[in-house]
Amino acid sequence: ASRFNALKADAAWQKVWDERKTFAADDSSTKPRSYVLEMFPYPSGRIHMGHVRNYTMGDVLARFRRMKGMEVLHPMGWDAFGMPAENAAMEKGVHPGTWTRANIATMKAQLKRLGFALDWTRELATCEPDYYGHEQALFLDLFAAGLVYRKESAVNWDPVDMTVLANEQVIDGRGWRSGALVERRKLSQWFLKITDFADELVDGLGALEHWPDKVKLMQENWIGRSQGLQFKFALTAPLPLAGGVGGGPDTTAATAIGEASPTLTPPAGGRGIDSVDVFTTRPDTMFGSSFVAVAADHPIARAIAETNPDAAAFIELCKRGGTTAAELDTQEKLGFDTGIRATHPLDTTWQLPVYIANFVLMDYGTGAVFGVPAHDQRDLDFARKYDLPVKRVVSEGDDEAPVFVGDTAWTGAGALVNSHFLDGMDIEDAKRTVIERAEGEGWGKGTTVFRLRDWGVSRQRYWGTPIPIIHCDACGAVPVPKDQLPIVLPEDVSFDIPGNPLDRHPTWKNVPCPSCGGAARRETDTLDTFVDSSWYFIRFASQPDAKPFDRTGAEKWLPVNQYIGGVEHAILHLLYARFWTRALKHIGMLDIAEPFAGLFTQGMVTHETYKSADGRWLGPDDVRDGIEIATGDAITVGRIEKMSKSKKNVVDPEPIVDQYGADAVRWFVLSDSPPERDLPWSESGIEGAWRFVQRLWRLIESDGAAKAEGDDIALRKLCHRTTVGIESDINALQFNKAVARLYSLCSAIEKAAPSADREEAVRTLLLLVSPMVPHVAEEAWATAGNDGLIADAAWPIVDPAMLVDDEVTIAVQVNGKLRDTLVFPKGAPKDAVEAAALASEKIVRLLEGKAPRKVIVVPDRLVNIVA
Ligand code: ANZ
Ligand code: ZN
Repeated sequence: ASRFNALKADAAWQKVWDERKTFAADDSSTKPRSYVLEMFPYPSGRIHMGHVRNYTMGDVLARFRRMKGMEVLHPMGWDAFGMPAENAAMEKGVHPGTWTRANIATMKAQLKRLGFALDWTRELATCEPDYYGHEQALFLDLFAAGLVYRKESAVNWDPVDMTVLANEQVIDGRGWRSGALVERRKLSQWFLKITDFADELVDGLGALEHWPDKVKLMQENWIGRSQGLQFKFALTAPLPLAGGVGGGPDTTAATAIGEASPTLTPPAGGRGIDSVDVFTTRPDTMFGSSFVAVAADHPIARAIAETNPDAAAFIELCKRGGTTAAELDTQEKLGFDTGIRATHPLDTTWQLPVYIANFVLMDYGTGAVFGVPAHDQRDLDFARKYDLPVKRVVSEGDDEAPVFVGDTAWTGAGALVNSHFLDGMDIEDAKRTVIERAEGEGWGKGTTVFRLRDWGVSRQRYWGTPIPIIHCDACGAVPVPKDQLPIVLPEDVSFDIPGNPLDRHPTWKNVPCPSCGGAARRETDTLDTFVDSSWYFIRFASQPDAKPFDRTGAEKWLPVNQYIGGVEHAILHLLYARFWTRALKHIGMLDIAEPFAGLFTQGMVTHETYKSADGRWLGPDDVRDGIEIATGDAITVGRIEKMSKSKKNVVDPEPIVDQYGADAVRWFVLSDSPPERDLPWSESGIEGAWRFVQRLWRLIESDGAAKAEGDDIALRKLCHRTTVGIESDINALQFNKAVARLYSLCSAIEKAAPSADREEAVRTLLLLVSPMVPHVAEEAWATAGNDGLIADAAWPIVDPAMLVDDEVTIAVQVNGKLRDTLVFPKGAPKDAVEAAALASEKIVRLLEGKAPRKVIVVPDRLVNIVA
């Protein structure tokens, strides 16, 4: 038998698919549609194994659905703006555009070598004006609709990338790309009003049945909707206003990232601050409060600091600590007693001390809280430290409310105690009662607050979409008229000094004001690249020249039926895209509620790690049989970890494709692990996959030589069962299960004697395996004399009758011992079964001619012969 020459076949079939545009989606098709999409890659230079795994999964689904008679949209493009291109420009002196486009060319060729069924006619790169120009138009539409605004705010500043980052891009206090500790700065920034959709974005999660629960939970927590009560504590003596320009507390400046806290009490005109607003999710615990605490940048704290140097010093101390909620939770709780007293709204004889505290965030709720030590751990830690009263107001189960509370706050359910008119109620009743009373008496209001902040999209970088705004001293921020779009990035920029090259470009930013014609300046900030990826899936579905997309055209394809990508985008990209889709719906451009009906997050590709005798990381190619090749020294094998450059445990797909062919690589990444789990790359695994491809090829070749006579009902049934199983496996993206079924079918065919059914089984196997290993399948299909491509062939049709298991295996026992088995149609008559049992060769031999004493037949199960 000949060998399957993968390299030759791969190239030949890829050329055919390309030339015939086999996988171009037909917008005007009347077939049922399916939109299959994998997260588009950043063109970093080369395709990595994670891409291979991700795109192979989507590819199998896309090919399968085409064979099932659907019109499939399976496009590919490039998330092509971003920092690495500028870093390359700084390091290598190559223009970001040149670097990016060269990477795209390399990676496109690599993707093609894997034989992905992609519609390349719709390819797009976000760094080209024919994409980002439309994005500028969309930005202006959102601007016109009031969903874009500019505000001076404290921002996360990445000192290495020299840019602002969104909250979502700061992970454990560090920039998500640079890893540098983020600083706080004040800058004028553009924001998108994602908070307008906060409720919808939480509620919409409920309808996403085909999303992983963990992703939905992450989004829900990120948006962080809390229902509660906002109310006022009167201060026993008004506090003079903080000084400075304007004389009053500047609520904007006091606000961190995001919108100015809308709930801050405006200072009472001229009289100073006479109350403090707090937000609580536990109004039921009102009678357990023992202090009020405000954030370090709260107007009250700043007013105190004006005259009190100790307070000022304490505020400075707080600012030095971390700012994220997680850090605030773990830090030691510190406070400063302002000496001010606040009156409890439900008992005006009761006064509480007002502290400045490091665990209160300015940009959440009202930036002030009341503390209930018995039922909140932070409050309890604080109270123990500053010796404040701890009063239990919710009983633990049947507990009769002991006076003593230890070091653990009770946050569970219980009945209200020590709480006057609330006593005996459960928590929910008590909350409702307090809110009603506050609203009735006018000192508070039921409110919902969100952790989510508006999306800051300004980046002080070159390689991004220019924000289409012109600043005029007379007219302010003026939108660029749409007929002047796209605002194209200037080519002649330098990267020899840090900072934004657009800002220091000699001419680009100087333009006349579109409104008054006077001298004005272009906005030099560019858009966060997550804006680019918030709508690319819409542009794939419809890409007219004159506008971002055509509504009816896009709606024909959307939502994406199956989206596949990494779980690292659970909050960032997936939340932004959901927002963007809703924003477009809001302005009447697209009537789709959710962009991605189905989401699958695949696991990572991992590999063993190796270290040399002197502790250097070594790559798989540097090591053989436990020895470092270069030095001959023994190495240590470390943990299996995600492939990463820093640990050198990366396997580059391209040489693997060269050596084994695309099908073996595809088969391997599908076969070994459940797709949501990590996939450990191994040499033996890829070799096994290569052997399977060869085995398939031999099977097909031998089939032609065999003589076809007679039936093989069992094999025929197996084909139908396998077909049904694979359909459900692929739809559920359980590729490893589909692979296991294909191995079984393959073995069954190899064992079967020649027959017409066997010939049919080989044909079925080919069709079933073709979405996974399309090159060997095409080659075999053509060799077997079929017309047309297997990619265009119809998926095998399942005959439901063939799925019914209408045969039974009957055990034949002699004196209770199993001696033989018989295969019979279900429900066969007793006497026929008995006769067949007694006629069986083995039984005849055992009975040695004697008549049995007794024969017992259990229908469909068993024949017991008593000798
Ligand atoms: C009184 C109380 C009693 C509270 C109790 C909790 C337990 P979530 O659920 O995360 O929304 N809080 C409010 N604003 C805050 C801020 N700016 N910085 C720090 N903490 C703040 O949390 C809401 C609770 O967190 C609020 O309810 C408030 O403390 C605190 F037994 O008020 B609670
Ligand atoms: Zn003007």
